[in-house]
Amino acid sequence: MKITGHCLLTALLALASGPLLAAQPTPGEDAAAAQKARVASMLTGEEGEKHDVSELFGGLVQDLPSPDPLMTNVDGRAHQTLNGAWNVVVDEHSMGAKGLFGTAYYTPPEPQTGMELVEFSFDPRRQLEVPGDWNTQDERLYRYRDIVWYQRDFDLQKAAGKRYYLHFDGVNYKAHVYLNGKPLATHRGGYTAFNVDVTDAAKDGSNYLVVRVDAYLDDSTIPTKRTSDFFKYGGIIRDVDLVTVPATYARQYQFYLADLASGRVDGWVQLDGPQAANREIKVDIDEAGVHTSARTDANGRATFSFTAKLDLWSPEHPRLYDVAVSDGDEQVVDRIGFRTIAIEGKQILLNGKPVYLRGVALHDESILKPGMANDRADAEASLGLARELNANYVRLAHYPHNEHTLRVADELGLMVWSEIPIVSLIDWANPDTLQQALGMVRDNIDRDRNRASIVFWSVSNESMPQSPERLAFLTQLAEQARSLDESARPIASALVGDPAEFKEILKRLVAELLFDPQVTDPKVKQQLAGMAKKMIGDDDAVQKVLHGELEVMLRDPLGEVVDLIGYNEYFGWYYSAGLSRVLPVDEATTRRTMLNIMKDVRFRNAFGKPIVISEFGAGAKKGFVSEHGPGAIWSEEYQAKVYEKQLDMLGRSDFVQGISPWVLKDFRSAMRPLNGIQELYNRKGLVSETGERKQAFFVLRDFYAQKSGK
Ligand code: GCB
Repeated sequence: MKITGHCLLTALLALASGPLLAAQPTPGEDAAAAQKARVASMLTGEEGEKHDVSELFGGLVQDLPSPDPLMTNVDGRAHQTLNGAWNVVVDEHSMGAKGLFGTAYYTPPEPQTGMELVEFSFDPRRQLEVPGDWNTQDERLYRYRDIVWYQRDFDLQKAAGKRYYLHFDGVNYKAHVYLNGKPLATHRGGYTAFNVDVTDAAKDGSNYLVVRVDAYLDDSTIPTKRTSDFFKYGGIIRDVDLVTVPATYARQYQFYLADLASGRVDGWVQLDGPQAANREIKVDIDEAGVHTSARTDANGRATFSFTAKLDLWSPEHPRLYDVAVSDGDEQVVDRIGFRTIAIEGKQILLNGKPVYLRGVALHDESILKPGMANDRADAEASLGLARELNANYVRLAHYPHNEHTLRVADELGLMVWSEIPIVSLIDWANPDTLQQALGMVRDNIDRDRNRASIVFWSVSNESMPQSPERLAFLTQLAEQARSLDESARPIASALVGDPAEFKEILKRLVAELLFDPQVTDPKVKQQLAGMAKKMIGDDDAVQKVLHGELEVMLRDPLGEVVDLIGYNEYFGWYYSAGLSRVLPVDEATTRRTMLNIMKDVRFRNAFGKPIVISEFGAGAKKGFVSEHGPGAIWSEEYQAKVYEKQLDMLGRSDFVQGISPWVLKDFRSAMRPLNGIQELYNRKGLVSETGERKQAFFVLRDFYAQKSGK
């Protein structure tokens, strides 16, 4: 074997750091140890000439085992926060899991003699706040989408009969967790909670906790790297806690109003631990006089069914009860609201009565500070604005939001559409991508199934193209959601316009322009006449199109799978831009015509299900005055006008049972580089990124006031 250059260094590392021919660790268990073993065998000739000098330069890191099944309601249990300043190392070469010379970044430091070559350190000179995205904390990391190692110590005195969990409410986008030098678990996917049982890995006294955070995305991840219009913040974006539970504890439970007429509440409790079988579980709802109990089966699951006289949860009266679940060793108290939600024909029924969803969509970004939202104050600020709009509903786009938001929504009485980050083009045929998505649906429901506010689980946003692979993929997600949520919340998806729908709109525009007295150029008229003939037919047919309804009929086969059809439409904004490209008139004329025809649009679907307009909107920069005068694109006036036309249009479709205009607040998006206006913000907010209300805010507020009978 020829040993040269870097390879020699690598071989020396092996000699210095452990037994030659050390047993190969299980793949993914400990990358640093694996590297040492490989180098050792390289040196002794086991691997012959196949050695790989790239070993020296970090490289890909294998995934560790999955986290442990998720517990719900961390706040209702004994816990200690691990929020605060964490030490960090930015690792764009992915060196840390193996480390130069085998000192992986997760290895606790050893006593120093002053003669060790170690080329990284964790110390207070470089720190990031947790929770928090790194992009807005350090301008050097604004557009960084790679690896950062986070480290902090925590103290613990372990007690007999207890288990300890590290609980993360969200790490974007992939987390490797290490404690006291031990690789423990990998969680894939941002925005969803996970926890790791560290009872064995933790010790009395100081513990050395390291999390490798990888924000890299590609075409097979969810979300993908490119096909969604929001900023891909990296970091430990949400709360971190050390949770203490008894050896056997109630990991998950669900209580929900199963029958409105009789007041029957159904539920179940799932214990986790060695004593899970045949245990008595007590459930108390003192304020409703409920004191009941059941025994767990061999799998540690107890089921409940009892009747109670409960004040129903609703937007007008968001009543929550303290529900206490006790298994003898622990009592977990949750604040739970009781209501029913159902789809019947074209209607949405809340507590058995039809309800119109006066909504708004929002991203999980803060109004109070730059970057992602992550605490109660953020939730109160955003949802407070929704209340100011007289909303009773919010669409939490495009991924599960932080838990504070759901808790505040429960308290404020805002119904919630909850979704996972399946946006546009996804690697539908990739089984690994499907596994990621199924995991997200599970994580999301495991955290939030007791939130009365959540009325729909959505499986996708503007997913495309309408292929069999996509349908099979999303059908599995819908089935997963149905099987994990016994309360049978409706499943939704936000669909998007397809060519057949746009063709109908184009026909109407052609007919309209053909008879438009402001379009005078004979050549243009001739072109329009030609288009009308080809697309519509004879004069009678053109007259029918001109004076009839403009039906937008949704036929996407995903409509069959879901219970509620969301639809994103951009009449007055994108549609005018897109369709003007195929019309012989300018964009201004197309926009004017489009705004005129909107009153005749009717949204329907082939499945007889209710439609919620999950998005509409227009961009406006707060205070912008165009050189072209008032009402130009990007002005508040134009945005407000689109809202007026939209609200009028949507009120004419009896299929439409609610709306969530896009979007509450201007949000960061790397897709929006227009200087002077966007500056990397999507400007469709009803308020600016700092909460300044735009004109459209008041249009919507007044509309909702009137809708709610205020
Ligand atoms: C959409 C997407 C949303 C975008 C929005 C827009 O249809 O669902 O993610 O941000 O349009 O502003 O273009």
